[in-house]
Order: sequence, then C-alpha cells, then structure tokens
Amino acid sequence: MISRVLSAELAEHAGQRVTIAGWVHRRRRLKSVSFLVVRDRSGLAQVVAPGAVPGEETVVQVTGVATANPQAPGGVELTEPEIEVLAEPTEAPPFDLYRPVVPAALPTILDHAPVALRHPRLRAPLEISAASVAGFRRALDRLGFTEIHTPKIVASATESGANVFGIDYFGRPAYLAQSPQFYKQAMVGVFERVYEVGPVFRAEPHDTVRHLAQYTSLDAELGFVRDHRDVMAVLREAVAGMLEVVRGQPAIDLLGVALPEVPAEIPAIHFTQAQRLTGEFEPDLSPEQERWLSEWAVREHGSEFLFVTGYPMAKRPFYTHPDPLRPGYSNGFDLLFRGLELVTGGQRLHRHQDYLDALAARGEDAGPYEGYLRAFAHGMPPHGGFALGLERWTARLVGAANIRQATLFPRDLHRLSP
Ligand code: AMO
Repeated sequence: MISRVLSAELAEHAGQRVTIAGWVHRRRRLKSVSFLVVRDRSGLAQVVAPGAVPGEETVVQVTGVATANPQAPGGVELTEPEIEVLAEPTEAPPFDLYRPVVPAALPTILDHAPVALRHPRLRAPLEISAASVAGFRRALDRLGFTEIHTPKIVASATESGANVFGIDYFGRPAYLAQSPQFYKQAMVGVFERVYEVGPVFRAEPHDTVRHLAQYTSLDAELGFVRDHRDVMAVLREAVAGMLEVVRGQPAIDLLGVALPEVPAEIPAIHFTQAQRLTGEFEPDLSPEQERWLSEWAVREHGSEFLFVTGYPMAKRPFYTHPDPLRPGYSNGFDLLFRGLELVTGGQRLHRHQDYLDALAARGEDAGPYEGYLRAFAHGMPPHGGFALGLERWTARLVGAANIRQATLFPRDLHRLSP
C-alpha cells in the first residue's frame, strides 16, 4: 500500500511531513500560488503549491508539511508539497464535482454514475446505505441470527407469477429470485433464526419513483414465534440497530438529514382500521392511503413508523398464516415509514398439510413447490419473517424523491447500463 494519512486525520499530524493521496477535487490558481483540494475516502484536504498544479480528477499523491490554517477544511493544509501524478484523466467529468449543489439532473447523474458518484453529496446516500446494512447485521447477530446466502436462480416464482424474470437455464425454464422467501423459511428448520442481505429481482412494468427491477432485500426469518407480533418486535430492533450505526456517519451531517426516532413500541393499527380512517375500502392500501396513514401516525403517535397488521388473506401470498380470530384476514403486516411501504412481513403457515390446502384453495398445483414444501414435511416450528427494501429505506432517510438517488446503478424499465 502507498503509505499515507487520510485527509480526515491530517490535523493529528500538524507540524509533520506526511503523504496524502486521492483525486484533485478542485484546483484554483491565483497569481503566485495554487490551491489544490484533494479528495479521498474520508473527506477533503487542501494543498498550497507555489506553481502550476494538475487539473480536476487527476489521481495524485502529495507529500508536504501539515500546517495549521483555520480557513482550510479541517483546519490544516499541506504546504511545501511534492506532487506526484498517479493517473491523468482522459475525459472531463460531466459536471463540476466540487460545486456543493449538484449541477445536473438525475438522468445525467445515472448515465455517468462511475464519476458522478464521486461527488460527496451523491456518494453520501450510498454510505448511509452501507452503514444501514452494517447496523442490520449487528442487530440480528446480537439476537442470535445466522446470515445465509440463498440462490438467485430458482425454479419457481414466490411472490406471484406476474413480475418474475424468466431465464433459460441450460435449456430449462428458470427465474431470477423475487425473494429468498422459500429458502429463508426452510433454513428456520436448520438455524431457527436467519437473515440475508442480497439482490432480488422484480420485472416491474411500472416506471415509478419507488420501484426497481433489482433491489437489495434485507430479509429475516425466525422460528418459535407465538404470532406475527414477535416478528414485529424483532423488526423494531433491526431498524433501531440500523439507525444506531447510521447516526455516527459524516454523510448524515453532510446531507443535513433529520433521523427518525424508533418508539420503544412502534404504533400498529389493523387493516380494517386503516380503511376506516382513510375512508377507502379497497382490498389493498393505495400509495395515497399509505401517505395519509404515515402523517396520521406522526400526528397521533409522534412516530414516523407505523405498522399496519391483518391484511386480507386474498392479498397475501399463499404461505401467509391466517388470523385465527378473524376469518379472511391474515397475520401479515406492512411497516410504513415516511409515507411509504418499507417492509412486508408476517407469520407463515408451518404445517405441511396447511400448505397443500392453501395451494389447493387457490387453485394452484403443488408440483412446482415440491422442493420448498419438503421442509415442512420434516417438521417446522411456527415462524415468521420480513423483508425490508434497502433502497426505499435509504431514499426515505435522506429525503430523496426518487429511489434511484439511493441506488447504485439502478435497473428499471429503461436502464440496463452503466
Ligand atoms: P414484498 O414483495 O412486499 O415482500 O417486498 C418487501 C419489500 O421490498 C421492497 N420492494 C421494492 N423495492 C424496490 N423496488 C421494487 N420493485 C420493490 N418491491 C418491493 C419494499 C417492500 O416492502 N417475501 C416477502 C417478504 C416477507 O414476507 O418476508 C416480500 O418479498 O420495501
């Protein structure tokens, strides 16, 4: 490795001759002196040089004396520099990366993602996303969960046939996994408590600000639950754990983001109550209803999170456990956050015969699910789980209007590259 200090550590080395390395973020030439701002993974450092200096996005290594200057970023700058060019760009960036406000529209940013994401404000949501995943893992590790990695090439659809990508698998039909649903359930039979952070695929025919064709699903599944409320309690811990790690991130300050509080118990309302409150009685909640309910939860409970429980069985997948006390309704829930469905989860069926009956009642052939159902033939405890959409979470957290602002190389109806 090139032996260097990070720009964020420069103040600790005041008075010493040190080496930094990174990209020329900004170059300013005055009459007798040039200012060079070098960007590395930790932030920005200023270099004062007597003569000409390399242009923006040149990769440099600079050795100089760390000298106190209250006007420099971090209060320290490098003087008496020796500048070595490690790589020279052959193309100019699509816009100035040093302007604090991004001077480009989303399609330009996405078309030029490899360089555009170098802008500190555009990189920040992805840093928050990484911190969220670290917090998710830490929270579930503490609760005795095992991380698993399930196949993404699968033999059957899980969440309904409509939005699944079909592929040719050595001459046989196969699909890109819409969810690790079946595998995470089966692994409850092995580990009791599992989670997965991985890509899932949805052939979404809609061009919306909240749907992607590939997104990152934070999944969990646990056994020996009494009902869906035990799953909701674990989800609460997972979300609180994500925020714990996010809270310390410089990206939060950079974006000026207000983080939500997670109430000790997140408020929950039944689906029928949600219908009554909004005065709409469709079998599923519309995006407008979700927005209204979120505002209601802030007004009534001071919470930016709201559980809606007891969705109608007809609107949930066949693996959903019915509410034993309310025919037609399920032990399935959604978690709304800042006006949007962030999580879907619930208690599942766990007896083999219940699965056969549920498929028959829906007029579905059990054949394609044989591999999945085998786990239940060997004894499965009452269990449940959830899946949280990472990009939706990050977008809501940073106040991005479009999910693509919180997605690395988004895939959608129109976008397959970069
Ligand atoms: P569901 O299909 O509701 O549930 O997905 C779970 C969560 O994933 C996110 N999400 C999406 N994010 C971006 N683009 C999309 N096209 C998209 N579709 C869904 C949402 C959503 O709440 N197997 C169940 C989960 C479970 O019960 O464990 C499932 O996948 O944030």
